Amino acid sequence: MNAPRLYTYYRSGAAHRVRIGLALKGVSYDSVPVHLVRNGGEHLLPSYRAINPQSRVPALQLSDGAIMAQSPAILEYLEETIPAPPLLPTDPLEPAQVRRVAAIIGCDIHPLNNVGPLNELRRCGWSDAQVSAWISKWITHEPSFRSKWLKVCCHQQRTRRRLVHYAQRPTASKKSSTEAGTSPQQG
Ligand SMILES: N[C@@H](CCC(=O)N[C@@H](CS)C(=O)NCC(=O)O)C(=O)O
Repeated sequence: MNAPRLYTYYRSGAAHRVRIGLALKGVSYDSVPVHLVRNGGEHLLPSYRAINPQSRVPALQLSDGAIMAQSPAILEYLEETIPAPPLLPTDPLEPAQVRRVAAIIGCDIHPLNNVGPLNELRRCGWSDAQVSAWISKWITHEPSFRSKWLKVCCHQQRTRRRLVHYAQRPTASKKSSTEAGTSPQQG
């Protein structure tokens, strides 16, 4: 049986979440790199659109050929099909807190700093400095919240909250030194 295939990009936070999830669950897979900058963005090529019509990474192709996308959906699938070790805590309140932090990053922060929207700002005439300031603003705009959930994350073992937060960190640090148009900035 073929190993699952993960369509991924090394600087993609969303793909990073899935890479961590697969590693925690002990799933071996083949990586298929999809460069979000090279050639005008390989995710926009028809060959990749055939895999994920939304033109985003990650996408996971299972051994039977089924394709799934959206990192939360993929993580849910992994959790349901490979329950151990769990990504979510067992206490009844804690999973909601994990999903809360995951949603803040995945729904509120990441979309504002994604490749497509940032390129759109550039097309509208924004300078590199303006784009960098925009990126920093949304990643750092709630320092009190950040320090609080960082503390909580330190006490969690292998939860999705920790996983999503961890996946966002390289993006946050790299984005502040982004060079417009040439750098592979994405969430
Ligand atoms: N909500 C999606 C986000 C996927 C996503 O937007 N991935 C980024 C890379 S981190 C991407 O492919 N961006 C391409 C674009 O914005 O055109 C998920 O969690 O999988």
